[in-house]
Amino acid sequence: GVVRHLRQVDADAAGVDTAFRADVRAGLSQAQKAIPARWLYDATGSALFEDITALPEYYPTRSETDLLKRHAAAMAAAIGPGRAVVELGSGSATKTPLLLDAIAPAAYVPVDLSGTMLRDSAADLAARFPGLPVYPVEADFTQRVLLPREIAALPKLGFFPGSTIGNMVAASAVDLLRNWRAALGDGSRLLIGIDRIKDRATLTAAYDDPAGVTAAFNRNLLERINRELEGDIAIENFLHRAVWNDAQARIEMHLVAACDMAFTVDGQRYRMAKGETIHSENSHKYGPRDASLLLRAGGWTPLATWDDADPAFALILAEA
Ligand code: AVJ
Repeated sequence: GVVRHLRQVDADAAGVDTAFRADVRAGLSQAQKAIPARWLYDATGSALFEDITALPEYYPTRSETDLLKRHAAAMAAAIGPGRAVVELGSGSATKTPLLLDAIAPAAYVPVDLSGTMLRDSAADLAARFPGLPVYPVEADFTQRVLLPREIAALPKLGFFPGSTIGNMVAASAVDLLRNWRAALGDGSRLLIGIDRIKDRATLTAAYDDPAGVTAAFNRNLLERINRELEGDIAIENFLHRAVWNDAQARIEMHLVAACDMAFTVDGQRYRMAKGETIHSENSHKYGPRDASLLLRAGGWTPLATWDDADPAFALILAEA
């Protein structure tokens, strides 16, 4: 059952995350406007992301689910039973049962910034795995997270699916891996989803679907800014753009100003010229050696890779 919901976010009197307010103010004040991707996931954004995972063009969720289904037994053999599973950015946690079914875990600790998603998915998981203690932690997993004291003595498995590590630039990704290496401790394991570099057409289609779901997901960031930070952004004047940046091996999502404009957010006035963008997400892709280097730089030694899916996607098991 759900033992205890730990909340480690800082909200102001209006219920607005103080880090969101600070990130938007700083991000809109830069020459190249940019807002960290984690703020895409309010209730509407989380629901739109779930819709994205069902799109024919968005292969990562299907590929990863497929790998978990096909190789669960091998993964379980390499991970071993009795671990506390700590999932970073658990979201709706739809893939988690495939892992938990296979490995006989001692506890489950989903970590997510979205409190409502976390509450719902933790309740679902607890109902599905009677006897498994569940400790939801509402927190930003890129910051220092306090784990429940009850799992302190248990061996840990970090579970970081979805290729969410791709949202971070290399320096931040390495910091995150090192911090979680320290938090999970000696003898821990990490099962991480990595999206591979592949042809440009497959990549751009996955992030710019013809049904416009990804466009709605991107533009919802502006809705959230208007609602939570008293913004007056004319959202209809922004276009969704997804581009493959080959030099940096990443898909970038931008919100493109379709005309010259000005708007106010959180009492601050901003101007944008036609064609200027707000950079709203990076999704880095990694070749096999890139992923291995990233993990090693973060203090993790790769043990096994399951990556026989097409379009290419990998689940990598590493040890602390
Ligand atoms: C949830 C971060 C893995 O980068 O592929 C999907 C988010 N953005 N479509 C990704 C996303 C646009 C997704 N992650």
